[in-house]
Amino acid sequence: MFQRILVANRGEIALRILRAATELGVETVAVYSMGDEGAPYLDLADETICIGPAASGASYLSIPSIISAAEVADVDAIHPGYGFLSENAAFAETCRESNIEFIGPSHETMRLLGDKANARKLAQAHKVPIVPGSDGLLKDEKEAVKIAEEFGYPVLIKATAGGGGRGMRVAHNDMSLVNAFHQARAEAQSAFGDAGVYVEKYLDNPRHVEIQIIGDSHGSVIHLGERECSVQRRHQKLLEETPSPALTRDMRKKMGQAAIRLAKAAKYVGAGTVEFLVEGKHFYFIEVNARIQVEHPITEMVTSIDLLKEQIRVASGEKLSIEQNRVRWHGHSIEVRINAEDPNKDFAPSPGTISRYIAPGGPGIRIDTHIFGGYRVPPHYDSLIAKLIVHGPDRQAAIRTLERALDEYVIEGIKTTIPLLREIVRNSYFVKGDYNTGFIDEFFQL
Ligand code: MV4
Repeated sequence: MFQRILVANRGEIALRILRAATELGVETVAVYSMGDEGAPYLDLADETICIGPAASGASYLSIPSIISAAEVADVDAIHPGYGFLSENAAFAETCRESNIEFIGPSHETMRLLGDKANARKLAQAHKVPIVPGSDGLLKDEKEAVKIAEEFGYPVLIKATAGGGGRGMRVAHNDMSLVNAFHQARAEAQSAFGDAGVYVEKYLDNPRHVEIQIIGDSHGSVIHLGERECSVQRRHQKLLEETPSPALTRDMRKKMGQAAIRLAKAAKYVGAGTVEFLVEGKHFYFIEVNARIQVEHPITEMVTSIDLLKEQIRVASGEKLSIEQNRVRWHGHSIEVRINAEDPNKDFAPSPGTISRYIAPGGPGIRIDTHIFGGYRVPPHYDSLIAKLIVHGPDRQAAIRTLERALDEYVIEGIKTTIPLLREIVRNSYFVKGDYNTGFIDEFFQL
């Protein structure tokens, strides 16, 4: 096991990593920007180091600043959390060159899977179902048109370096496809420095279901079931739950096995998520997220496996602490994301001082947050300020606990997404489990 690790992140996930490391008996170094100076979660670290100004480009995203801090603090490993440098293969490679373990997959695995057209090819080669589309990158618009005519319109052009909904364009006919192809290439070039694009048949309002996997350096990979992530607005997830109301036992088993095949083919070490689109009884691989995700707690709640501890263990070379055939799932868990945003102002960030804070409690409730009454939400970062996670014996019980917890939650001084979340959990289609990625657009005038 490592003696000392550096947490290259901020906010609730930095706190989550500090707690896991401390329970493992690992010393911790927290880095912070000037925007987070004095934040109380930093007191939980054994050492803290300022890595630069509030703007993330010069602090949490600065490879030289973080590597310097890691060298000064003499750590064995760096945990990148999510966002920031967590999926940056160049950062993982720099860690290796500096003799610091990166807590995540190898830079080679990150590059292989980070290229989406490549990940599709790998999936296909290992009998993981993919959305009908091109074999790898498109050479020109003629190839796009030829493929689109094979399986019919509408189609979606995607940037191979994109993901999470960035760099996509729908086309309904040959003419719009030629435009979409050129626009997508130009956009991808300027956004990602990589003009590569591929094409898929466009699925109309699929469900978004992902499988949690974790692999060790001894060749074992297990899956920990799915998370249903279809409740989202403009690619920002608002609520996640497990199990998914949409999966049968047969689909769950097949998706889990498919995710493991893909992870093994990529020599995956660490925690990761294999994303699928689901339509009826069909599922299609879309991409891999090579990091711990915001919504990991719901998987922890139903499996009783601490994903952060497991991540640190496998990065240090230890074996996974559990085998696939011993994984059990209990009850139902739901997470809602509480953002410092104003739903009445198109979800504009709402930073400022929290004047009053009363958190819900009681059976079945977990809150992952770094905030409290008197905390000032800085304007420089993502607006996620807390995750409310509930667990119950079944879906209906979990929903009741979530309603109750959201009603108890008081956060004053800033605007939050709590009022919207209260409406979502009472929506009759949500309560029935009858929803897909079109749910928010259909029922909420946002
Ligand atoms: C799609 C799709 C429909 N058809 N691919 C958006 C995020 C990125 N990870 C993939 N995305 C989609 N890919 C095909 N072939 C619809 C989406 C999509 C979506 C996916 C997951 C969660 C929310 C979404 C919202 C809109 C569109």
